[in-house]
Amino acid sequence: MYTLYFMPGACSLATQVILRELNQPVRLIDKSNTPDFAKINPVGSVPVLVDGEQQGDQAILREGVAIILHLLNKHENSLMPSGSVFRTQAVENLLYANATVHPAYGRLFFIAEHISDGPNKDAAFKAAADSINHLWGVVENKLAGQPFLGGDRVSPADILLAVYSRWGEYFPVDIRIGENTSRMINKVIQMDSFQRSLAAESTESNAA
Ligand SMILES: N[C@@H](CCC(=O)N[C@@H](CS)C(=O)NCC(=O)O)C(=O)O
Repeated sequence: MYTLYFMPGACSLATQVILRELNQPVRLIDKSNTPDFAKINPVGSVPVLVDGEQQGDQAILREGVAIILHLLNKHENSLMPSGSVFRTQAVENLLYANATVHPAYGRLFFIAEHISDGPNKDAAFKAAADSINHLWGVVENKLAGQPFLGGDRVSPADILLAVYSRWGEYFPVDIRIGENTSRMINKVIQMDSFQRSLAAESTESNAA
């Protein structure tokens, strides 16, 4: 059994989708119901995954990519290809999502929180949106000849990108996602594992 600390709609949603794709049972804990979360992750971010039941026999894992690779190494799956180069390319895509696209969206959250309303804030939002749109353009080109970044099958990077794509609507920005990418995102969002993860987040957050 795994325990996943999450925030509704955050990148931890991708971790939950992957757990469900791997048919692994998961207990969800909303970070906002965890007053001592700083003891679990001093950085303050989700996802955090606890692997194991017993104290002393548990691993507490932080950082989304480390968690995802741990799960994919541990459980048989078709999300990651097996050949060495293909596997490295899948990790490259995963890091493109987590270490390049995610921080680009992170700028929107930062601007919303730290810059006072006015022309400077508008300009900062516009610059951040431009860089996000550039990154979606790179994804769009990669998807010109294949439905998913994983090729014919969904890959972890596709799942992460589908989660991030939902963040633009929180801000006054014009995020442009191309047709190929929208098609990929819609397919991922329609996956049973994605829909069940959204429902589980909502149930868990409303329960407290
Ligand atoms: N590099 C970290 C980044 C995680 C991250 O930034 N998570 C966001 C949610 S998507 C978060 O928890 N932010 C803290 C907060 O909003 O309180 C990872 O991939 O795990």
